Amino acid sequence: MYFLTTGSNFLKIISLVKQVVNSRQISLTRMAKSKFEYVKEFERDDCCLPNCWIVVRIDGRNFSKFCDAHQFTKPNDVAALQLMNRAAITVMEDFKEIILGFGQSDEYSFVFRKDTQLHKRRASKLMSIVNSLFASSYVYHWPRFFQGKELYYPPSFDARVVLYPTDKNLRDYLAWRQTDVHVNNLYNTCFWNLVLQGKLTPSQAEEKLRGTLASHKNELLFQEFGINYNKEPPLFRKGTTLIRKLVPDGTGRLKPAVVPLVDDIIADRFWKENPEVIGLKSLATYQPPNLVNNATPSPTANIKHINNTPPSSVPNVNSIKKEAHPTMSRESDGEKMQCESERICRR
Ligand SMILES: Nc1nc2c(ncn2[C@@H]2O[C@H](COP(=O)(O)OP(=O)(O)OP(=O)(O)O)[C@@H](O)[C@H]2O)c(=O)[nH]1
Ligand SMILES: [Mg+2]
Repeated sequence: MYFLTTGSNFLKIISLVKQVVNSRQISLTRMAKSKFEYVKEFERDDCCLPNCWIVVRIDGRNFSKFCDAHQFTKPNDVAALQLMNRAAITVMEDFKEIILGFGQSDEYSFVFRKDTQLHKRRASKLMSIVNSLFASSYVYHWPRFFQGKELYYPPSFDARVVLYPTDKNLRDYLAWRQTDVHVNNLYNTCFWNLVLQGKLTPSQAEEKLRGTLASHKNELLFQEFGINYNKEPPLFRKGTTLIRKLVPDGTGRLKPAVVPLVDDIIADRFWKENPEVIGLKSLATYQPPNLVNNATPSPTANIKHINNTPPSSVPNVNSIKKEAHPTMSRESDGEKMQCESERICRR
């Protein structure tokens, strides 16, 4: 009995000593850093769920005003779109874990590998580094795309992180963004033709287009302005998709590069042709389109390369991609969705 009591006292003493040591250690640590160190405890964990695609989307803040202030061509300013693409390529060249970028108007989506461990998948880290690099690149590259045009004030972008747990969710997300291009561009092409060529006031043009379907707008463009909407530059109708491919580096070797494509990413074809993107496989070699089969000149032939000063390894896919594949099925998907999600968006 005496031994047991002594034993339990002994254990108590041990645990007391442990507590003292622990508390002294804590206070010593605090002293070693600062008494303010505890405020770190207020920081919350914002790690993205494992095994989900991480999409960071940036969007120009109040770009209606920014575009007006810099007199961007309406509804599409080629230099402005190219500058967006250039900034996005800079982001992807830096962050190799981004497998795909998709851009249109004043927005860009970046898809990180679903297994990325970059910055421990912390949402705020990923979002802020992508956003700040995009914004600084936009300003950095401005002079090359707008030679002689002053940048009157610094642009800014909002950003968000969205997680997609399945490949289908990710593809649907990208299809949603590309449908947005179709819908907005058709509307904006009609609107600005009615205003600039048809001499309607903005509210008259808006009234004329209210509630109309895609087919009606196509007809309007053709009847009133002789415009075949499907012949409008694909860049305006489909946005830009950036993926990684192996391209010749000029010395007979292949090297990885971010390749800008103007293609339909709604239908299956794109994903069948580029299975390594979602499959997270080794990079595939870029396949130049068969130019021999080109029957018609590209509507984008007069548009300069997406990247004003491209590395020699990046092919000029912006103007040739349309002919690389049959276009019939590409239009139908976008058009179909366009009718379903008809909405009004005026530039
Ligand atoms: N003229 C012209 N305007 C463009 C072009 N690309 C984008 N824009 C403008 O950018 C706007 C983008 O739409 P939103 O992002 O919804 O509008 P926002 O003014 O940026 O507003 P917030 O994003 O909510 O801050 C369009 O409505 C156009 O006004 C372009 O090539 N030419
Ligand atoms: Mg915006």
